[in-house]
Amino acid sequence: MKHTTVHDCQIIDIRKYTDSRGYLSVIEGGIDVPFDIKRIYYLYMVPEAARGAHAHKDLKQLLVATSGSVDITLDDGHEKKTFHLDRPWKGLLVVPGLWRDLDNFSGGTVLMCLASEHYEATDYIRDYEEFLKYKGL
Ligand code: T46
Repeated sequence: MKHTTVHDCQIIDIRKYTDSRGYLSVIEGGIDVPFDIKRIYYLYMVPEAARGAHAHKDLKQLLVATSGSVDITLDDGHEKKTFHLDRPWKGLLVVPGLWRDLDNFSGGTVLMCLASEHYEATDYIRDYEEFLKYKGL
């Protein structure tokens, strides 16, 4: 997954069902996202701080701000692209091999991640120089 770019990532509309009782959104692995979902984690009660600052070698993700808003900047070593998530029916599909920084969390944000793999510390690159080497740059 060394040759992925920020253009391989996109914001998708998550299925939603609406009636007089409100909204219900659904994400099914292999149907609404192009991978089986093996893990779900979420960030919340984030103070005024940035998170992220790493890349994944193999992990595919769908990031959803189920509440609040956040900016996610993806970087493929050549180009950076910032995505703003602020609706529970919008999800950012992130391919492996991209550096990411998360900031501008609004108060009360809950950022949920649907992930293609179980947790594996060796899947992370946490040093930017190492990331550039991984990308062959
Ligand atoms: C990502 C962004 C959006 C675990 O033990 N298991 C897990 O499944 C996860 C995700 C984390 N952890 C532990 C590892 C660290 O000791 O939780 C601690 C905080 O994780 P980290 O510093 O990686 O948190 P973020 O916010 O920088 O990144 C997380 C995810 O790790 C990452 O995959 O894309 O959220």
